Amino acid sequence: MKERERWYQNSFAFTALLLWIKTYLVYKLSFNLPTMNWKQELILIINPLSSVLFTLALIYFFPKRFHNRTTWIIALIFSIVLYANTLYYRFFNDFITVPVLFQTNNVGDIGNSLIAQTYWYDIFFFLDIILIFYFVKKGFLKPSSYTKRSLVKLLAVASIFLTVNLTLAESERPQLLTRTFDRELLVKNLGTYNFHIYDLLLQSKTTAQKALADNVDVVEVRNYTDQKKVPANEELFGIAEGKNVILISMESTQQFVIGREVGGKEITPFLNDFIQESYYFENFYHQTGQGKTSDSEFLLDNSLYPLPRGAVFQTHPLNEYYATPEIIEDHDYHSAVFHGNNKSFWNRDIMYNTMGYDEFISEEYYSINENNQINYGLKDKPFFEQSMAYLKEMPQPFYARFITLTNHHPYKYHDEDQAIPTFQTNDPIVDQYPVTVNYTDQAIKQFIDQLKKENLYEDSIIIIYGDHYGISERHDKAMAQVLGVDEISPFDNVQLQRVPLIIHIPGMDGETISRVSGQIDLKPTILNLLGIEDQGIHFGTDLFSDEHEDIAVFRDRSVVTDRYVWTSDMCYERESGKEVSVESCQEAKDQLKELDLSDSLIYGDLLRFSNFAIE
Ligand code: GP9
Ligand code: MN
Repeated sequence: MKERERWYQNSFAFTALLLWIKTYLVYKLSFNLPTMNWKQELILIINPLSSVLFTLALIYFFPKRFHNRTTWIIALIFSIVLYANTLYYRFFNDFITVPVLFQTNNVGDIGNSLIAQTYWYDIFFFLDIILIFYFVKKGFLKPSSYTKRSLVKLLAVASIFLTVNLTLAESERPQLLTRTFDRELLVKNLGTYNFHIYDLLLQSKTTAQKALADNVDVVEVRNYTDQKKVPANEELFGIAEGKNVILISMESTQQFVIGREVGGKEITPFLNDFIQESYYFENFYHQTGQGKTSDSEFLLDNSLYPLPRGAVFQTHPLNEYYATPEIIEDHDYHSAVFHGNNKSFWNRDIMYNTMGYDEFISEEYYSINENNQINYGLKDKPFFEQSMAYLKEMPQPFYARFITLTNHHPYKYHDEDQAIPTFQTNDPIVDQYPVTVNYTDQAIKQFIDQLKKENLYEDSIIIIYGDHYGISERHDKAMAQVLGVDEISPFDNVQLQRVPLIIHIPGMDGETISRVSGQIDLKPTILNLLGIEDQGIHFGTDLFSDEHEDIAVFRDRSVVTDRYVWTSDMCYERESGKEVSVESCQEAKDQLKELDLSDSLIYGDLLRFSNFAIE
């Protein structure tokens, strides 16, 4: 009589189970993927299953006599992927992506470092492979006897697991796939295997768009940006030549907090004073999309628009650019970014390399503990304090960019850091916001004092700006209360996209400038202050030029000009906020062409055809 087959004797089921357990163990033991609640833990537990089942199902494309062998080979491939990631993670604290595999210039170094990360006990990574091989040989494991029907059922189960996984992930991390912010988050939510598939898809799309582009395409963009070029301000051109440039990106800081009080206390007392001795731009708009902070960084250093979907830092990190750090390197500048968060967040480590930064002082350079971190990482005060040690030692002149972090959604703070009252709207996000903005204001004050002490202040131009909005439209009701209006109209929403911009130039009194401008204008402005003419293709115009174009084009396709605001298919007069006929906004709408030109430049990687490109 035929012996009844037990499920664990089926090589398909046995392998799937072992791979599932192993992947979860590797998550726990090899990677640092902390979970905050049961939902996140559940996502971690179930996420390997769907990819394991779908991949193993491939064996049914082979004749039955090959089933055991293909099962084993698939298990081996999974194990190699896991192990390769473990090795890479041990060294880089990050996961492998396709661009990483093609970074040929430092492959030798990486190879050696990876070999140094191997241990004898790594053999356990392949224990299941050995077991499966042995059990098959001994006849204990049999090729699975699944019929087409049972296979369909199995795939249905795998699909259910995938759907549950994605739904849970979406509720934990809205827009996970479109924003693609952090690899750690992607792996946590999708699992290593799905993450690699996702990464591959992203890569093939990018490669296809690039392959179709040719050098004629760049001419159109160049003609456009050439005719936009404006002469620099004669008095200010080269005024900061050879001086240090210190940039401070204020996390989620909107312009409406400037000069505003809560409970009789200024929200930004330091900035309010600093503005008096600086150039202050009160109609300066952020132009970021889904890439948030990273988009603002992209705008700043390239004067190109970020992309309509995803973060350009993640999707096009290996393009040819002509970023400020690359340009000023020829003028003996040393460039660095300081940020108290994980270096792979927003793919910064890779992108900074592409843009030519000499140094990235990230999380691992700082001492971070339970007490000095909140929200996304190190608190701003210890961040600036600890940064000073590195800044002091940096070769001068430097181009040093600081990215603050404490004023990040959900605006949590430690009690001892609260110096001003909250707003009183009963919307906790809005209510807490001024307190964390105020904390950053204090941190910047301390930093500026420190710069003076270290004799760096007089030799530096200091540029402080907000990276993007902090309070989203979801909080319009509470915001209406804060601003003392009945409701927030689409026009108000556009105006809320203003972020502060302060440029301090030693020896200059400064003034408040009301012209319309955006983050895209920063690069030509900075390069003109440094007296550098070779600026490559850029969409912005110098903020100090008499012919500066009063335009801000948003990624959501709203446009602000000196006279009008175009948003949500409506046209408003900018000064009065009154709605006017749609025709009035024709000129504003024409500016949208810029977005498409800039996008084509990035999708086609067109700067590789331009003679600006640096090898
Ligand atoms: C993360 C920080 C915040 O490192 O820059 O990113 P955000 O969510 O604002 O884009
Ligand atoms: Mn940000």
